Amino acid sequence: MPTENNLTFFYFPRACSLAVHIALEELGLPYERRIVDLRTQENRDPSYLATNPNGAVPALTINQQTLTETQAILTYIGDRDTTGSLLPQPGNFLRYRAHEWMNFMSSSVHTYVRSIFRSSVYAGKNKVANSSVNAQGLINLAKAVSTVERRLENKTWALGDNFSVADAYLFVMYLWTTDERIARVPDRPNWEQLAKRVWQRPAVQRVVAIERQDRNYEIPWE
Ligand SMILES: N[C@@H](CCC(=O)N[C@@H](CS)C(=O)NCC(=O)O)C(=O)O
Repeated sequence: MPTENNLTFFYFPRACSLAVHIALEELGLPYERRIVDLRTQENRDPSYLATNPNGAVPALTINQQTLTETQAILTYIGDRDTTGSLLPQPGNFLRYRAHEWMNFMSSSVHTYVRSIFRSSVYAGKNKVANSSVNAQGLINLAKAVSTVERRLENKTWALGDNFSVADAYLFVMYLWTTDERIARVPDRPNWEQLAKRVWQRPAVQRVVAIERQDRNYEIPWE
């Protein structure tokens, strides 16, 4: 198997790609960053579509192959960490817990927030349908918050005692929940504490500083 050392990361600041950005920085292997500007729809540019036909970030090119989907990329990065610290190794039950978290972020929390930020993705151009999708998004997000709060009860990190790629994902989704476009969201003290712990990590502060050079965004407690 060739050594997979040639990593190119495609991202946009504070998009879901931030979870991957954090994981890459935590991993500590060299990688090249390429910003894909979602504001100018660079993600629809033929040159980017040739890399990722889905036209979304994140994407990670590993030598000649491109991997998409946050959960898959986080799994890949976690497995490159041979100490098993970023993602528990096969056979360790915590690995499945990590997937439980990551899939919940991707298939539930992300989609609920999307239905609030960009209801037209689901409702098309119809105004009434858009406001209905938005309202349902708030209800769904509130339900997801209670799931996250319950699962984080008495935990330092998502998997218990150690930071993992699941925490990077929870951090980004927490930031999204603080966005002013979300009219109402229940208090979420466990999630907030976890996000604050993630923020304390030097790799996270490095990544956010880099991303903010292209698009400034708030860290709510800063
Ligand atoms: N299921 C994908 C979703 C990726 C996604 O929706 N990325 C957003 C940024 S958070 C994006 O690139 N949106 C651009 C678009 O869809 O036009 C994942 O989890 O990676």
